[in-house]
Amino acid sequence: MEKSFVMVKPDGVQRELVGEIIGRFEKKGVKVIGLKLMVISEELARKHYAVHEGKSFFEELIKFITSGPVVAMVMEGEGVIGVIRKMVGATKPGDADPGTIRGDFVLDAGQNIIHASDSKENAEREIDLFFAKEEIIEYSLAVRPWIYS
Ligand code: DGI
Repeated sequence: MEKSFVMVKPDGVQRELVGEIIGRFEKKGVKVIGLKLMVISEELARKHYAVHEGKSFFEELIKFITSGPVVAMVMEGEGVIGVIRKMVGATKPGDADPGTIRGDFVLDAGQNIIHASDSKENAEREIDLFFAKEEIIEYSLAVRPWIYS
């Protein structure tokens, strides 16, 4: 089963959207197999967003993502990386469709309440960065036969 790293950013926590966001994924049938409230260190933030180093918004992004607690999660399911990215919506506020998380709750390019891995390679890298092996729980859900044929 595919795994993705998903994070409710500091603005999502402050706006009390954690339940709303997790609820959407639960209703879809995506399984949460890792979850913690944490404050990201500057070192971890720089590693996580290393691909953006040198860009005009990089320092602002590091300051923002370390500014308060986030909810870091590992989610599992069939094709979840692509499915979750679709549910999250586009980065540019004007491009995020209604019905997506960003389309419904975000008006800003930087404060966009949620992060989700965009590829298998990044999902593995991000899960390793944020979670120790023992923090990821493999378990089965009773509803599984009603989600997958
Ligand atoms: O995967 P995404 O979060 O949709 O987007 P990304 O990986 O291209 O960028 C990571 C984060 O960096 C994004 O969620 C918000 C921030 N960012 C990206 N482009 C811009 C930006 N922030 C500002 N202020 N302006 C940008 O153009």
